[in-house]
Order: sequence, then structure tokens, then C-alpha cells
Amino acid sequence: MLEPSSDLNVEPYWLPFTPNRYFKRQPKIVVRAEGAYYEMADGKRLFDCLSGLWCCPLGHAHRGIADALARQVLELDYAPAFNIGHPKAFRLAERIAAMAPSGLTHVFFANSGSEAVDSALKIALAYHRYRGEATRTRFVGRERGYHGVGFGGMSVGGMPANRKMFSPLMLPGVDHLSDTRRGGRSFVRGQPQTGVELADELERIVALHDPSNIAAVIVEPVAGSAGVLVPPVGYLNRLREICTRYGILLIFDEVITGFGRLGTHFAAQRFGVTPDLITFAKAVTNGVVPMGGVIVRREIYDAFMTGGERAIELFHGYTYSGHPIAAAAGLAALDALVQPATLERVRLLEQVLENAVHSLVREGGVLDVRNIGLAAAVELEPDPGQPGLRAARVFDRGIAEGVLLRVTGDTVALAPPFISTDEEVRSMIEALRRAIRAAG
Ligand code: PXG
Ligand code: PLP
Repeated sequence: MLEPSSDLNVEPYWLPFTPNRYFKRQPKIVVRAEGAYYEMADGKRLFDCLSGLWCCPLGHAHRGIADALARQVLELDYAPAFNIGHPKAFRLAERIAAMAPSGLTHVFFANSGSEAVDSALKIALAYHRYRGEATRTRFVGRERGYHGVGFGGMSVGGMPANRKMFSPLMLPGVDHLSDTRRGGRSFVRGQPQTGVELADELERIVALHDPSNIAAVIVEPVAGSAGVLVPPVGYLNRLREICTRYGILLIFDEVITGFGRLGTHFAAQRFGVTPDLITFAKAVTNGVVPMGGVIVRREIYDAFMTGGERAIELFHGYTYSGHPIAAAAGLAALDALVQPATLERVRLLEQVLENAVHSLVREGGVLDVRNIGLAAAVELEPDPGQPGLRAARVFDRGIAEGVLLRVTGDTVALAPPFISTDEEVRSMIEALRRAIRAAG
């Protein structure tokens, strides 16, 4: 908590995705972080249960990243992104492409997941036009999907609360698949064995609109923000088959699942399904500097490289695309994230987390527990008529228990840093158990 004597004026800052009036009555302020812990103004330590907002897998105050940043600020703090380059952006693109499934060879840089998604949607549209299929303008997203807050990402996303106020301005021509949790069993460990047929909805949507009108399908391989909705066995493979059959691009939004969260570089590799584009952000710099981007298949890049050599192929980009500071942080973060030992550690911790989190099954008011990789979700029964309130109490109690939780709706999401010990993961679950009991 903020110390009573503090003179911090909390009024002018409008916090995102936060009940501002409640927050400002009882501000929760962190002042520093190291390893897997935050420290609050009163000295209280909090275990970082979601690795920041899914973005700090290596923990905080990482020496290698800090040193790389300090050097980069003095070496080259900024370079224009258009018509000029700097070495680290090229090196980072090369390393990201090397981590990606084979065939995905080129990287376009943005500064967030939202920008990455909007970039991917625009690349998909332009790709079809370049190939003479300009009628392919429709997108297919998924209910409960989260693809950021730009108009494009919001439109293909499936979060009702995020869309409600902006309903008239959704992109035209978007359909949504059902979410992969629909009708499934509760308390499944890892991937559900049932539900592959949910992918067949894509056949129905394609038949309705005709394939010649559909540009791309965009899904999170594992829906993160909605509360770790794990795809049924075979589901992503079937989406891939349908997209391939009809010439539709498949976009995996790996903003959360990328860079090791599932024990592989990308979820595509964990599930053995290769999309045409991958969007990434968050962990690429360990969250230290904002960065996002899109990885595309060689054929997509090549389709743009036509026309006059002096012609700009894609009229799109950001002031800070491939920013030198972000690129330096990215290279330093990837030094650790690319290591086989890091991925092995995630796989081991996955078992620890799975066993621990499923011990919450018998706690009162727990409706579902889901997990895959180093990610899990605990869904609570909402207070009657007051969705979100119960989880908000669990969040507050969590702070008293020394854990910084992430709640959305009445679901608690967990994604601890890769540097966590087995004991820390188990303690995190025990703290959550106490918070659930105390919150009633
Ligand atoms: N795509 C996916 C799959 C995401 O998870 C975005 C795009 C947007 O990224 P930016 O960088 O624009 O926020 C995201 C972001 C949570 C939580 O608690 C999740 C996100 C952001 C903040 C909180 O689950 N995901
Ligand atoms: N708005 C104005 C007036 C601008 O000049 C620019 C960029 O030049 C932008 C928005 C876009 O900013 P960014 O490139 O950081 O996304």
C-alpha cells in the first residue's frame, strides 16, 4: 500500500483497464522489483504470479538486459525507422526468425501486441491484393479471444466488455468461432481430449461467405486473457487444414504464448502446427522495453517484393519500429530465452504448477482449473449478480498474502517467471488458496 505520509498525487494518471475511483481511494504502488518479486512502498514483497502482465519471464532487474540497455543508450539511442537501419534490428529479426517454425523467415517490428495484430491484419489484406485476390477482405476471429485494443484487434477479438462501447466502429466482415472451452469438461489437466469438432465451425463460415472473400483466421493458440483456454487435441491442426484447403492465411497471435511460456519457443512448435504469420510482443524484451512484431512466411514477404525497385511495398510502420533500445533489450533477453535449459526448466515447472494448481479443485467456489505450459487459471463462482467482485476480493487478499495476482472477471490467471523455484510455485498456490478462503 501507499504510505499514509506519501505526497504522491494519484489523480492525473488515468489507469488502463482499472476501476480508477476504487484504486485511487486505496492506491497499490510498487516501487521496485528484483527477480520474481515486487516491493511495495511500505517494503512489502509480492511474488510476481503473472510475470508482470505475462511479459517478464526472466524476472526483474536482469543484469544482462540492464547492461545491454545502459550501453545502447550511449551507443545509439534512436535511429529513424524509415529508409535507414541499425545493426541490432537486423540481428534481432534474424534471431527471432531462427526461433520460429521453419518457413517463417521475415520479421516486421511494432511496439506492442495491439500494433503487432493490426500490422498482421494489414499484411494479410495487402498480401491477397498483391496476388490478385483483392476480394479476400474478411477475417475470422474467436469468441473470448484477445488481440489487443486497436480497432482491428478489438474487432477480431471476442471480449464483449472491450467491444461494447465501440460497437458501431467494428471492422466490417468479421466472423467469430466459438471459444474452445464451450461445452468442455472442467478440471482438465493440459489439453482436453474432446472438442476438436469446434474447429469445423470454420468450414461453415467459409461456406457461408465463400473462400474467395476470406483473408485470414486469427486465434491465440492458447487463449490467455480469457483465462488460459487450452485448445482441444487436434483443434489447431484442423484449423490449419481448413485454411490450407481454401487459401486462407492462418495467424497465430503468440503475444502471450511466444518465447517459451509453453516450453517451446512458440506455441506453434508445442502443438506441431505452423501458421502463416505469428504476432509477438511482451517477453521478446522481457517486458523491459515495449516491442512487438509479426513473423511471416517467406512467400508472404516475397509476394510484396514485386513492382519497381524504388516502390515502397508496404505503406505501414511506426516511428519506433525496431527501436534500438528495444532491439538491444530483445537481443539480451533472447540470449537467455533461447537456451535449451530455459525451455527444459519451463517443462519441469509445468508439472509442478499442474500438480499444485489442481489441488485447488476441492476449494469452495472453484468452478474450473485449467493449465498448460507455465500458465494456469482458476475460475471462481461469481457473487450472485456481481461478476468480478469475488475475484477482486481475492486479488486484495492476495496482496496481504504476499502475492500479486492477476484477475479478469472471476478468473485468476497464473504465469510465474521461468526463474521461479519449485517451492515458490507451490507457495504461490498455497497463498492463492488462503486468499480464496479468506475472500469467501
Ligand atoms: N494479443 C494477445 C494474445 C495478447 O495477450 C495483445 C495482443 C495486446 O498486446 P498489448 O501489448 O497491446 O497489450 C495481448 C495483450 C492479462 C493481460 O491480464 C493480457 C494482455 C495485456 C494485458 C493484460 O491477461 N495481453
Ligand atoms: N500522430 C501524428 C501527428 C504523427 O505525426 C505520428 C507519427 O509521425 C503518429 C500519430 C504515429 O505515431 P507512431 O509512429 O509513434 O505510431
